Amino acid sequence: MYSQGLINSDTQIEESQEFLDAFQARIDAEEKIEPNDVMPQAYKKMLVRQIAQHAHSEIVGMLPEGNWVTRAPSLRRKAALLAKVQDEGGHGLYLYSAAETLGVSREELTEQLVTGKAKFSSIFNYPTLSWADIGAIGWLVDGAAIMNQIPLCRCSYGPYARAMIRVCKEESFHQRQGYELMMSLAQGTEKQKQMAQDALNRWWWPSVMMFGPHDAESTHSDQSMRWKIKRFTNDDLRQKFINATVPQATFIDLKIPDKDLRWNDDKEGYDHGPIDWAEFWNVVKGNGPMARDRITARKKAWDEGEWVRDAAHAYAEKRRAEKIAAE
Ligand code: FAQ
Repeated sequence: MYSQGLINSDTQIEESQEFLDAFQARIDAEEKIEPNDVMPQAYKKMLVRQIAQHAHSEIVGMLPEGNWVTRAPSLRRKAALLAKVQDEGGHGLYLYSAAETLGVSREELTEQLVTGKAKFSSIFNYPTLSWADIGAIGWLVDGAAIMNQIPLCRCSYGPYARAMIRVCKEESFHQRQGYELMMSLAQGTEKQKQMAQDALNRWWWPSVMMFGPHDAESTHSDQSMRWKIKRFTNDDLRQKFINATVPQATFIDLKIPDKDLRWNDDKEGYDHGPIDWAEFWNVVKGNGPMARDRITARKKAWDEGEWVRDAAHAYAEKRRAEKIAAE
């Protein structure tokens, strides 16, 4: 919807210091950058990279939970899970639309995903082994996503910032349904409580890693923050997430699997144990436990949907020809 009538998305201009300073001044004044504005190529590239990875994550993120729709234990749980998974699909589509405003098509981006060239969030490389994992994903993964995405509502690029407003409202519902599911299990039978604890044990560290590498290892944070795409560093958001989530675990009598976790009065936050960065980078490089399955599933869906895309294009073409003939 955004891509029609863009005048400047491919405009190449000489990026003099004066031009770059004037662009930075707009950012510093908290002006929104819109699709028709001339922007530095590096700003555009940074946005396409992040928005594309984000879109892919939402779409691939439908798979681990979609896996449990047919096995939800009640109609109420099934309806909530179906709605959640559909929401994630919607988020992917808003984000592909936002990327389109920067001159890159959904087809191009999907090709990069299904050929394994594109990244998606590390978290969706892990398997969902029990029903409790659905609670853990809503509580922890959507909880982490909200922490990361609320500041993106103030991102300097208008279409991305606006897409995030609705996304965050929906993620907030997802987080609550996940936490409520975990609470039910934690207050259920001993076996149900064990399932909840086991899911927390497996999803805690991958959720903590979702925020990306330590600030010292983060390639893009400095520039991204200067351009007000990101508003907080990876470590700052990770700390906020841990501070918010630990009391929630205590409230439902589950134990965070980190023996070094303790409150630190000086920083008014929790200290935590070491993060397994070797595991994180291995997953980011495409070697996660479910990496191949995720790409295979997306490729199958893309290939099997080809006739639908062809039919939609043919119909649009027919309508366009009819309209021209009637003029
Ligand atoms: N996984 O320099 P930085 C969701 C890569 S949506 C994989 O710190 P940046 C909703 C990074 O791309 C979840 N790769 O990068 C949902 C870069 O590689 P590159 C997704 C990662 O961009 C819930 C390199 O490491 N959310 O959960 C990860 O400044 C439930 C260096 O890193 C978003 O995408 C990672 N975790 O900061 C759906 C939010 N972390 O590109 C279904 C928007 C880093 O140079 C069910 N994105 N890398 O090859 C962001 O906020 C940022 O892109 C960060 C990374 C914070 C993810």
